Amino acid sequence: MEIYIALGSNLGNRAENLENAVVALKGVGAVCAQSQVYETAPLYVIDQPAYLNAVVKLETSLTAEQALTALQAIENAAGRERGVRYGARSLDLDILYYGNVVIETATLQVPHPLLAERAFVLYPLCDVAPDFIHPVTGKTSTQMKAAMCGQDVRLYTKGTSI
Ligand code: A4P
Ligand code: MG
Repeated sequence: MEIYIALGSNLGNRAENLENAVVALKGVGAVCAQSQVYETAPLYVIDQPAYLNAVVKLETSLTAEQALTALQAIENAAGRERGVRYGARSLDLDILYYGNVVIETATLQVPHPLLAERAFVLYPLCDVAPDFIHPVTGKTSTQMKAAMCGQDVRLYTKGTSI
């Protein structure tokens, strides 16, 4: 199954956190594609450092629940502490899509319910899956990205920051 993972970090060495996460994700599946890295202004809780965000596409034989457990183990190994909802974190790994499957359980919602409002997800998603169709709304990543406005997202080059 093809699975798309959103990566985010705004604590510690953010670029290194993302690089290490991509290496660790090889334990979840084969990495098929990796987006560019974007530096993004924080959404929701705005009084926190800027994020680095990226998206990785994997081919996995794990179920979505098994993948979530594996992602949480990678987050914990990166020193993730669970504090305030939407607050700062060394590493966040969210499942955006699990093929075309729709999942609504207490622990897992796929497609990720907030992806369509998040420029920090849609910009990197367009690098790896511009034409992928959201199984519920029928919109492509490119269409959703075109609807974004007012969110600060820029390509990240090492050594620069917002
Ligand atoms: N869960 C349900 N569905 C999913 C899914 N599709 N993928 C559950 C991953 N997890 C899923 O997540 C809480 C629970 O969500 C998990 O236990 C899992 O069962 P969490 O990561 O432990 O905690 P959280 O931080 O409270 O929530 P969440 O949803 O990860 O936070 P967000 O929504 O990712 O927000 N601004 C910018 N610019 N860039 C960012 O990356 N990130 C956040 C965090 C806020 N603002 C941001 C960014
Ligand atoms: Mg999360």
